[in-house]
Amino acid sequence: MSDIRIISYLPNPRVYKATIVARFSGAEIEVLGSAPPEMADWLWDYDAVKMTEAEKAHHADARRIASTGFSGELYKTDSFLAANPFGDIPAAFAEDGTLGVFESNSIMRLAALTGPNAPALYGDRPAQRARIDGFLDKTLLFANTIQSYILAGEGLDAALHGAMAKAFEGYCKSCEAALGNGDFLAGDALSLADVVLACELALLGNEGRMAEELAKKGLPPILPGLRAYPKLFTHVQGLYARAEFAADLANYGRFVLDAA
Ligand SMILES: N[C@@H](CCC(=O)N[C@@H](CS)C(=O)NCC(=O)O)C(=O)O
Repeated sequence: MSDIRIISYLPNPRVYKATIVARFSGAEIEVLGSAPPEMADWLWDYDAVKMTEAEKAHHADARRIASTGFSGELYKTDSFLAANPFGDIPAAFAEDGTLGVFESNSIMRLAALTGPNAPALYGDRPAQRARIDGFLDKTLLFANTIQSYILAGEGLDAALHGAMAKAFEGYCKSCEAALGNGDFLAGDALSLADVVLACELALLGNEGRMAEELAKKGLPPILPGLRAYPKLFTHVQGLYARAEFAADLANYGRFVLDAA
């Protein structure tokens, strides 16, 4: 049995936070899921499985209205919602499936704290760990804006684009400043802070698919702005080039760097 089981749509850079970190910690992770539209056919559960129409009818009591990023109905079991009361994915199960862990940053923390080389990429002093957590919290706020932006579809407007541009500028400026103090975001060593940076920028790499909508609304793409932060740009290039990152993010890395 693996240490951690993750349920998610795939591909999903947020899942890759944990799988990248597991290459350092040695945590064993299994990931269940498939393409986003297919997740409407999956039973969201520790024993997640893609269902036939007959199985969907059998699990009618698990039907819930989707809330974010999905539309229509999803099949979330009561035990899935007990494990993750927020009902979203990625969702993870630990301790032989008895404990739910949600939010991709926290699933990643679990990967960092599990396995023969743990703790990995998570500092070795309380203050260092708290500093890394600060970067994770700030990145989650940034990521929230990215999510609204890339899921906007035809609803994309100047206000949403403006909010994304502002969040991007604030985040990149701060990362550029942080990189003035060392080779990595949270100090002298690679840490979870660098992993979330690479993965959330990968999510923003989906902006490439918004080219038509952006052009229609007369709005410029935001990712090319990454070049204005030379230390950050070089750092991100270095992260995507690392084997542990490239194993999951090679294509996303290309989207981000080619766009910039
Ligand atoms: N901040 C969360 C984001 C998770 C999230 O919002 N997941 C959405 C899909 S993008 C979801 O599972 N929605 C379930 C629903 O629509 O009911 C993380 O990083 O894990």
